[in-house]
Amino acid sequence: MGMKILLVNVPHLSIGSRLPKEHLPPLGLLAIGGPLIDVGHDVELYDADYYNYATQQVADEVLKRKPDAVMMGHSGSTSAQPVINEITRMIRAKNARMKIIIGGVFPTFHWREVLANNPQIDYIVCGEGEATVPKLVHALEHGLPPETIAGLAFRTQGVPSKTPPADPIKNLDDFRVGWELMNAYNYTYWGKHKAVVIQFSRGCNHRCIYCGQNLFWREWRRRSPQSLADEIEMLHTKYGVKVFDFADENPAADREAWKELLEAIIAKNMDIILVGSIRADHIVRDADILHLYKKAGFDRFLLGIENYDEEVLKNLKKGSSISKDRQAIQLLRKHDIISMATYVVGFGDEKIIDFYHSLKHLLSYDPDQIQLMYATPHQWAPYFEDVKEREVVISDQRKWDFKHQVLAMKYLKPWQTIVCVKLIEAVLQTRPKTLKRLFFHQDARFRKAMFWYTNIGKRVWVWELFEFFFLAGTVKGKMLLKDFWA
Ligand code: B12
Repeated sequence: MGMKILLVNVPHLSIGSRLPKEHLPPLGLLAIGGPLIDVGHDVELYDADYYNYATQQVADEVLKRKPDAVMMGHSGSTSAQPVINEITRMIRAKNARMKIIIGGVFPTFHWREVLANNPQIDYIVCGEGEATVPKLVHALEHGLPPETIAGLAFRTQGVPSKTPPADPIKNLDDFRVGWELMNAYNYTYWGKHKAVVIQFSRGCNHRCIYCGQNLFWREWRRRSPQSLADEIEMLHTKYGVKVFDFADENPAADREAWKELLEAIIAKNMDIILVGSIRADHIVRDADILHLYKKAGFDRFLLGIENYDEEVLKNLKKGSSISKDRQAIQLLRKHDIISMATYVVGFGDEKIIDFYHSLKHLLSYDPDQIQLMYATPHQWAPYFEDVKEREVVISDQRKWDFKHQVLAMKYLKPWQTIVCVKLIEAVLQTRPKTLKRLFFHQDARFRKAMFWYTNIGKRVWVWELFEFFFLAGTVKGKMLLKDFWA
């Protein structure tokens, strides 16, 4: 018979959701939707982030649709959790029977507190959802005990408990993404091109101490290159998708498989745009095949530069080096691929002089685009231990999104930090070299993408200053990081 299931993408405050004025489909929800549809459930997607609906409106709409089970999760998981808590509370106040199931990265690690503080949430699916969620729904439908299902957290006699973790999915090609669920929305990106998020691989074999993603996926695994290329072709021809945003943490970990994927995509001869994140050392490693990257359709890579200081980079265990970062940007330039460097403030407990050095280094790296973020320690990542005695300056979890200063700096006040950050961004984005690339680059595709970023970047720049000086809520009094999450 099947159950009626509503997948809800909750509204999110972050710049990534609000400022581009276009939206990508929520791959995590579509990924659990496919397997649920395939075993016969009636599944719908309600994307409230797309319209930025108010929380009460979202709850009312869920109540109106009356699903047997509502399922929520968000890719900006940590900062979305308070919104999920609020909406589910509103739903429960009016409906005692609807099953409320959530999943994603933050609740996977914080299942105990989430369940303890949110009696309205029935189940948390911990880790990958595809294999676990159909088992849970089957158990609910047939009144079977969920205790035998791995990867679940729930309350037993009122006390949060958890079953052993589910094994990572061995063959990622075994599960289908429920692309048909996105039909109700016009997902676009990169300047109103039809767009999706896709995944070639999951996980990462590096152990950077600040990134919790490797702990979430546990092992690096990949799909078959041919099956992903076929799926890209299907999305291009059937759904008219032009832009494909790779969700991978480390897509090129296996050079041969990555090359095979690029070749399989090239063989299909599609007019598509690919964007993604990659390790700088893989760009350097692949110097001889970068023409394949471009030919397959890659227009932009995000490179995590993180810091300019070799000592700091060593402590972060990223396994990168300044020379490789610089070389990668130059190599991408040779192939007309936009480099977007992300740089993290707060890892080195900076003084003003360090911002000056950061600026100098970034100028010498010469990336096409720059994104500065703030060190944001997840409790589950090893970096947390290093900084747990530091003070927290933002108590609102909805702002733990890498774009707000959450940790106090030893030598600088928050306003001094943001002024330095904004100055660096302004210098890098308005220097003659960047403007020349923006207006006069020989490749029209490159110029268009530069315009798209610059436009969003301008809005982000103004918004972040305005928010900081006029809207931001900071912690009054002293709160240590270890107490914040406790
Ligand atoms: C694509 C992406 C985006 C896209 C979002 C597209 C979209 N509509 O989702 C854009 C560029 C808009 C974006 C924005 C942001 N992002 Co982002 N993004 C990613 C990225 C690269 C991939 C996410 C993804 O699709 N993963 C693949 C899917 C399949 O995984 P998943 O969502 O975790 O889902 C699986 C499980 O978690 C589980 N699951 C998830 N939800 C649910 C729900 C239920 C009910 C169940 C049962 C299971 C379940 O099952 C799924 C399948 O196994 C990741 C980095 C990465 N490589 O993971 C960062 C990442 C998710 N982003 C992050 C952040 C911080 C943001 C922003 C807050 C940044 C900002 N300040 O603006 C915003 C949030 C807004 C938003 N819309 O997400 C962080 C989140 C960290 C955290 N713990 O909160 C990540 C992990 C990056 C990082 N370096 O840490 N992002």
